[in-house]
Order: sequence, then C-alpha cells, then structure tokens
Amino acid sequence: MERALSGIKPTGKLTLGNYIGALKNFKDYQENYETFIFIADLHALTLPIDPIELRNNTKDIVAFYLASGLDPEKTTIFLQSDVPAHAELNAIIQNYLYMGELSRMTQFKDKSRKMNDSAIGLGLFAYPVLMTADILLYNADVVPVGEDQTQHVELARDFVHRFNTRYGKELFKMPKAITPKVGARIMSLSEPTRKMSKSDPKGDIFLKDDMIIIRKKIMSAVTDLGSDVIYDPENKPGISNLLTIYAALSDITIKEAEEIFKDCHRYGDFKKAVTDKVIEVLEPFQKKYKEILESGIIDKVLEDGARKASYTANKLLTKVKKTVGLYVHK
Ligand code: AQP
Repeated sequence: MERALSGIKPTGKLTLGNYIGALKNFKDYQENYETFIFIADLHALTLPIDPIELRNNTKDIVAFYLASGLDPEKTTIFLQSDVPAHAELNAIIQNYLYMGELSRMTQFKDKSRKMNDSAIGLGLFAYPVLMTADILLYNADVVPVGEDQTQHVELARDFVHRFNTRYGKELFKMPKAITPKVGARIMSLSEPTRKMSKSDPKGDIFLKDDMIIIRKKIMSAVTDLGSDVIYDPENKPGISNLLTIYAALSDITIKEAEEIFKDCHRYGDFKKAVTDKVIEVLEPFQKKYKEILESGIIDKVLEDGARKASYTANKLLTKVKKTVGLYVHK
C-alpha cells in the first residue's frame, strides 16, 4: 500500500484555508493509503510564539484531526517533537541542501520580508530542510498539501534525486505533492489577493469562530465590480474566492458552482448561500471537536502515534546513517 504523509503546524488558530486545503481531505487518504498525519510543532517555533498558545494550538489540531474523521486505528497521528528521528535526519540532510535553493523559497521570502534581518531565525530559513526530513522518514509516496507547500515538496524531490544519485541506491522514495482540485489556495476575505493564513491573520475565518461571527465575516467579505457570480480570479478575486469556498465545501467543481449561481445577480444573495454552506459544514464539525476535547483521548492518541511513527522513522534513519558512513553499532 502506498503511503501518504501530511501535517499542520500549530502556529495559530486553524483557518478555513487549512480546512479546505488540507484537513478536509485527510480522511479520504486514510482509506486508500497508509497514512501518517502529524502536528508540525517544531516548525511552529520558526516564528516567535507564546508557549501556552503553542500547547493549546497543538491540542486543538489533534482534536480537529479526529473531528475531521481521522481514525487513530487507521492513521498514525503524532507530534513531530515526539519522534527525535525528525531532528536527527534534519541534521544529516541539511548538508545536502544548499543556501541558494533555500533562499529561493517563496514562503521564506514572504515571511522574512516583513522582518528585520537580525530577527530572522535560522529555523525559518531552514524550514524546508526539516520538512524534507518529515516527508522522507516515512517513505511517503504522496504528500497532500495546499498550493503554498508544493515548492517545499519540489525541494524534497531535488534532494532525493541528489542523495540517491550520490550514494548509488534508491534509499529515499520520490515523494509527490498532491493538491486539492478545488481550494488549494483559499484567499483572505478582506484582501482576496492574499492567502488566508493563520500566523498572519487578515480576513480569516477561523474553524473555532462562532457562527454569528462567520456570518458577519462572509457577508462583509470584499467583492468586486459587477453583479455576476463567475470565476475570474484576476478580475474578480473576491467572488472567485467565495465561489471556490462554496464549491470545495460542496464537493463540486467550480463550473458546477457557477452553474448553480448563473441566475443570481445579487452578491448579497450569493454571500448568504456561501455563509449557509460554511455553517452547514462547520457547525457539526465544531460540535465533534468539542466532544473530542471533553473526552480526554488526546494524550492516548499521541502516545500510540509516537510509538508507531518512531518505529517506522527509526528504521529509515538507521539506513541513512549506514549509507552516509555513520557508525551504527549493534
Ligand atoms: N489559504 C490556504 N488555502 C489552502 N490551503 C492552505 N493551507 C494553508 N493555508 C491555506 C494548507 O494547510 C496546510 C497546513 O499549513 P501549515 O500549518 O503547514 O502552514 P502554512 O502552509 O504556512 O499555512 P498557514 O495557515 O499560512 O500557516 P502559517 O501562517 O503559520 O504559515 C498545508 O497543507 C497548507 O498548504
């Protein structure tokens, strides 16, 4: 069976972008792949974060994973920091990735642009190195991600080619990014040319938002000139984004969503339909999330996940150590 691996970093409150681009799709993978889904908590340290907030975000993500239908019997759910092999493989492979290629990563450029040079941590720069380790430790065939992460998976692919060629064996599997057909990049509601993002929230819908707030946010989302509901991201970024949200949450194509609204010539009516759809999905989802938090099963899920993930990761790490010449004693 092929393997799928993905994760979310606990840098803030999860957004509808995280749900549509990642979370919502994970449970489908667990039916067809051996799935490893983790919480990228080491990655969350790449930008300053309050320790209590980080812990709470982490617990939230586990509860959201379970609420979205991930079954710990089928999917290995674990914390990155519970499996030291991530940090160890990171230490090895950082020597095979180059400063030039890391400095071309769009996410690094975006995040560091707003910062003073002296405040940019090495971890932010080296983020894709750790992500490469995350992916390769589990021999992942596919990596389900939103569009913003595909460049990092490309880098992991470059690394695999480089390393396997250098040592003359297919030690690492070549991973492939898979993005959702609809909703790989959900935009901010207030600035629809900018990605909806949890660590720099602006025009975000949070998965924990009250339904009244969600209604208000969508009804006041920025729209565009005209009154037709058509998909045209360049000229109608606001409407296109709302249409994408509607289509993704309805599991239909953008074309099908356009067809539904072809006779709707009032943005207000369209926004109401989008709001109803978001609430239809998020209301029961929030209910499940709360039940899971109250059930107290989080720690047990993480303990079991850490054990299973470590077993798989350590096997691969040992092979890597031997390959590069580190002495592995019996
Ligand atoms: N706006 C988005 N639309 C679609 N997918 C998205 N993802 C994130 N934002 C959107 C996908 O969610 C998964 C988890 O993301 P992450 O935690 O690894 O960090 P990220 O990609 O950098 O997402 P954020 O929300 O923007 O986090 P911060 O602000 O901390 O950097 C990924 O699969 C991502 O593609």
